[in-house]
Amino acid sequence: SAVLVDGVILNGPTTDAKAGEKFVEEACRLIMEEVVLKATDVNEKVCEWRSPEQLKQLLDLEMRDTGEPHHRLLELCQDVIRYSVKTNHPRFFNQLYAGLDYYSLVARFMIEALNPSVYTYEVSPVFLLVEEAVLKKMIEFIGWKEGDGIFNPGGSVSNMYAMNLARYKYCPDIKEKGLSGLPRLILFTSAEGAAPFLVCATSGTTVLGAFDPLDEIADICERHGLWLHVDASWGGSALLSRKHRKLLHGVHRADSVAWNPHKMLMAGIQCCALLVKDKSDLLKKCYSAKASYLFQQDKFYDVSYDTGDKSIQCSRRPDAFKFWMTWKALGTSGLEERVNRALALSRYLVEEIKKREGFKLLLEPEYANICFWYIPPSLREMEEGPEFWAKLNLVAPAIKERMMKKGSLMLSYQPHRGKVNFFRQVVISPQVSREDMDFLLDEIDLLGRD
Ligand code: ABU
Repeated sequence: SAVLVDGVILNGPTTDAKAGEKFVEEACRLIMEEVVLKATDVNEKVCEWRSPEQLKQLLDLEMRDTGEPHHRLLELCQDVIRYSVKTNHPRFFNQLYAGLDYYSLVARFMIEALNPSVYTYEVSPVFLLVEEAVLKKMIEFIGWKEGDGIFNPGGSVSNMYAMNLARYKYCPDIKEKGLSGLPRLILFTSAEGAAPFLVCATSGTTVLGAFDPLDEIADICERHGLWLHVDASWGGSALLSRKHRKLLHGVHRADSVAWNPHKMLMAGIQCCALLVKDKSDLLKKCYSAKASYLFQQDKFYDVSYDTGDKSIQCSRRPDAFKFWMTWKALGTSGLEERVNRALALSRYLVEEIKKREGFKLLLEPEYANICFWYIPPSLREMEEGPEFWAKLNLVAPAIKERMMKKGSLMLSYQPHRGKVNFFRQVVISPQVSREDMDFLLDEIDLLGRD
């Protein structure tokens, strides 16, 4: 007989499982056709540009009192795909991530379907062990004998973790005393009377892809007892290449390293690790909040696997799983090949830029960031004075607008340290070939002619 509480029948589930399953099946088919196949096709557009106002007209964004039928939801999914940027497309060079890795994609689907949260072993037994295995392997590539680490939502968050850890190591009673109980701290060595505690070096800067001399910096840190953090969010993947790992020579001397496999190694946004040399539970000591509803110490299993208590987050996605899946599929040698190929293709592009009239390299790249200006015919005879640079500053934004409206490719531009707007081309994906590099230069030349 029906059980009624407050007029609500409580017998049996109320969702229509059959209809739900069919909806998932049809949506998966749509993703396969429109994203995995079509959006990676070089003959398709990278983006279907619309202004925010146009897009608001095109998309049905309103959330109503009554739900929409499945066929309508599928149409909405189609619109979302149509007007989203195809970051898997071989001519998407806009960010420090690109391309489609089939294995991490499957891992991403599985994560979304299983919906785990990696704070306790009781809800994420497999994913916590995967994270442990991946961290161990990454630590091995840094050159530490042992260490600790945590995956988190971004390189900036990794860097913040490292700063807090260094500060905690310097002042272990900060959690009790608060900031006002500390001397004035300073991040870099200084003669101001403040207390230096951390040096942050970079392996692979965002714009230029530049690498700091880690060995020399480590000497200074050792001499002054400073924590050395290396932001290798972008450049860390070079550690997998026997040819290119010298870019990070000395990284084993760091106390902490930020490394994002979602960039060069294509693990999918987001997949970022903060790796810590200290094995004395510093992460846990610094971040533990001892939430009694998650981290009960009297559980029936080994609670050292409840690693969520060393994270600043509570709910946390098993991002390590995506990288694990790719690593399993390609092996270390496949990942190494990916890095080597991306850097070889970058080299090809550099040599082509040098050969072509109207292209000017900003500097010899160390990594996969190729920074260059396109000089349109009208500026080619002009002396490189203030007027030339002021006019050149307008060129990259104008070309970017044209390429996005055409949808033929996407790469970024920026001014940087006194240099006027220039393009930054980033090479990552194995789906990209020499032909795409040639296309890139031809297309910029075509779009940039005045
Ligand atoms: N974490 C900075 C990435 C920005 C970029 O993709 O250019």
